Amino acid sequence: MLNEKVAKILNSIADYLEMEDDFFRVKAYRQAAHSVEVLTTDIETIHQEGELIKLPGIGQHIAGKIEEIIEKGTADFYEKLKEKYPVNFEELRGVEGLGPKTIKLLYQELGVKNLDDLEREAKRHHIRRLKGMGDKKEKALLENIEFARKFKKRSLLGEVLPLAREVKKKIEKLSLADRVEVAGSIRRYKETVGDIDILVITSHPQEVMDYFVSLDLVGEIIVQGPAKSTVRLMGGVECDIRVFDEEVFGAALMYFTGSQELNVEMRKIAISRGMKLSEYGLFKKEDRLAGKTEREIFQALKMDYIPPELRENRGEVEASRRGDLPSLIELKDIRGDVHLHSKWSDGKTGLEEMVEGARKQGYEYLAFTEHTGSLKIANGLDEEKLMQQAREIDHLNDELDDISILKGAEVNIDLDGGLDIKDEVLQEMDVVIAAMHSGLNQGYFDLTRRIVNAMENENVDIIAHPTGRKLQKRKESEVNLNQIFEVAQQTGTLLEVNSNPLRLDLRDMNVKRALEHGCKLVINTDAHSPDQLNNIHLGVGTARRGWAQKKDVVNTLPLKGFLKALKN
Ligand code: DGT
Ligand code: CA
Ligand code: CA
Repeated sequence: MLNEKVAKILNSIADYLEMEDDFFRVKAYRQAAHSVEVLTTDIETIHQEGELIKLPGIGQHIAGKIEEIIEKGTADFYEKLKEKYPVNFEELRGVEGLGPKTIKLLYQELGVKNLDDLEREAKRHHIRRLKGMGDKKEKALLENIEFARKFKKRSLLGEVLPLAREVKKKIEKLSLADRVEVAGSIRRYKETVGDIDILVITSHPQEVMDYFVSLDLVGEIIVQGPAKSTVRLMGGVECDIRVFDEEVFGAALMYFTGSQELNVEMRKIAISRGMKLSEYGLFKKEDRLAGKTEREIFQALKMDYIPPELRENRGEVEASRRGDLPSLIELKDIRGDVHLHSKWSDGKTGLEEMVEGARKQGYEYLAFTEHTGSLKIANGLDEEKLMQQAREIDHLNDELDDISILKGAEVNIDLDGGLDIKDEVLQEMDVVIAAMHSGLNQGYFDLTRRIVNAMENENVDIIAHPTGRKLQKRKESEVNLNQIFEVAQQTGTLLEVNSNPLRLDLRDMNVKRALEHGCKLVINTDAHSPDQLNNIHLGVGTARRGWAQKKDVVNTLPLKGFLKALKN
């Protein structure tokens, strides 16, 4: 957890330095933050062994800052920067289109420190007058503020899940609890999370609670009691912990996993059978019929077990009663990740490191799909560079016998639906992904036509992050999804479930709709560094929430079958 805190502060320092135009140091701090982020050991241990400066990108200077953070919880340099720019960075960065430079401009020219200030100045039309802004940008900012505000109170699953698992692990390590489970929206893999819910079986509730509230990652205690405590964790998210007896744990787990909508339905079903369901069990009169496990409760209600990801009262209750629930795809079914970036475009490492990362996941194959030509900010490759990379991949493949590297590209769909790489070159690739990265504010018909055009190109295998949304930042592009799903099905174009914590696109309900149209899916991470390959569970969770089965997802196939499932 300390690792995360250190990385966060280093990244914040980089943000401030970006405001100062000190790009040399920005780069140094970003690199250092990344080195810490990807560590698999505790940074405190590395520090104690005097090995901080051996980490890539960490010299004497930054090592000194890390030391300060480990010892004092912060660094003077960081505190001074915060004083110089007393803006709520986190809040403002949550608004799409606001980077450090614009935040600085807004602060210095208009005194904007937070969302409220920003909104006020935009409404007074003060922002359009600033250098490089204009009325279009001002209008877009206003829309984005509204969006950022609406979602401010919820956190991304991808950020909160590791925290929840950390708390669980710590309590398990204490060895006073017989069982610890994360329940609530996290267990359902909902894309954003209001708070963390943890359930514990223990015969030492007092000690467990004392320990819980004293954890390093706890920022503030809100309530502490022997049956329930609530704290605010360091990052700001709240965490509830509740203690139950073994005899009722299944009932409690079911109740606190929710969703509330499902709970209501379940209770009705119990009542219709002359029973009563609560977090303490399933009762007939005073007798507890079931409660120890979720399974025995479902069974007693003549229902099939409903996996947590489906518990949203979206048809799963009926399906469960009919014995008609899908057998959902599982993490272990994934055999390859075919949307990856390396240093060739805007990734963080070379090819080998990514291959090693894929090997650690136990994959049979992976594909490099770098950004192409027109995406200058992402260091897009042209035809020549792509072919050069393809040759390097050939060399690497010659050396490997346990995993196969596929050649690919993530080409841009231009404003008319054309691609920015010639067909002759695309034909040489194993996996061609097409995606929209610009012109996302075009209208409904134009956006739809662009995607349809791309799918009609016989070289395009996959549409990446089809709706272009970024959670809490940019809403889904308004496109005709029914038409897109139809054309995807007809042309055999795969639709991606992108596992990036900010995207999860297609989202759950759109996965379900796509499957109803007979589309096939591919679940990728879009990783820009080896550690991001770990995000795959977020994509799988999203696909499960969309009722996806193994047969719906082509990268569950062995390499040969996977290649056959592509267009050419
Ligand atoms: P969140 O935290 O907003 O992301 O969503 P949840 O689902 O984790 O909701 P939370 O933390 O308020 O409560 C956890 C579960 O407890 C919820 O999924 C269902 C159950 N629950 C909480 N309050 C109620 C209630 O008033 N009625 C019913 N039926 N269930 C409730
Ligand atoms: Ca919750
Ligand atoms: Ca809660």
